[in-house]
Amino acid sequence: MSEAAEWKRQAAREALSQVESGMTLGIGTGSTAEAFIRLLAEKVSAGLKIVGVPTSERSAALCRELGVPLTTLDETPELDLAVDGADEADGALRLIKGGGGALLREKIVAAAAGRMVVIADEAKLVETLGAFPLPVEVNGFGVTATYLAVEKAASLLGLTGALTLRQEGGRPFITDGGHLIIDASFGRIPDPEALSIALHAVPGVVEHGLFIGLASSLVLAGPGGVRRLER
Ligand code: ABF
Repeated sequence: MSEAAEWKRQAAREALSQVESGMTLGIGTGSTAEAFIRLLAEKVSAGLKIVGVPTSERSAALCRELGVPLTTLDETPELDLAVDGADEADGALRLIKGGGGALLREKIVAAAAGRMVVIADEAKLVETLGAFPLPVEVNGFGVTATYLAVEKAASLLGLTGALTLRQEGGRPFITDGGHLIIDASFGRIPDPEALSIALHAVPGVVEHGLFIGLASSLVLAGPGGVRRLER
């Protein structure tokens, strides 16, 4: 196992220590969340009783394969704990998510959970969010108009940079919800709250990858071991 994979596993193990029998869980997406799913599956086969709501079809498939019991958010609209990865996090536990394309379900699940634990390797912790391109999920109708409106909303906040429509296999990437993703390379986002409000005001924007006020705990693993930041 590579060092990075081992750190993801360590962060996942720390999050798993917060899971108790009887809990309802939001189950994240991405390679760190997958490390969590694998460890969770071992506990489930050893008798841990939980039920999970997956944040993507990909995570749902892995849970099914490994025997992790699943439910839907409609059946279980209030969750005890969500465990998910991130693309970037700052010291105030504000996040950029959505590099894996699952940001909409991830945000709905995080908001439905009493607590959200974010698991990541140390390299994801940054001073200022924005080196990772911000994913903005948009409706396919009028995507060019939405693109221009996003560009304008950002520029009013002094944010410029390339906006690109995410592609996969030579075609636009389609999310689990049937939408498109614009990746916005702003470089630095000094005021994530203001950008969040501005993006939500653009018709056609379904959701964006800034997660503010959602993470209660950030578990970071790296060469120096595992540490937790709390909000
Ligand atoms: C999900 O997966 C995301 O929101 C984020 O885009 C990505 C992180 O992936 P990884 O854990 O593979 O770095 O959590």
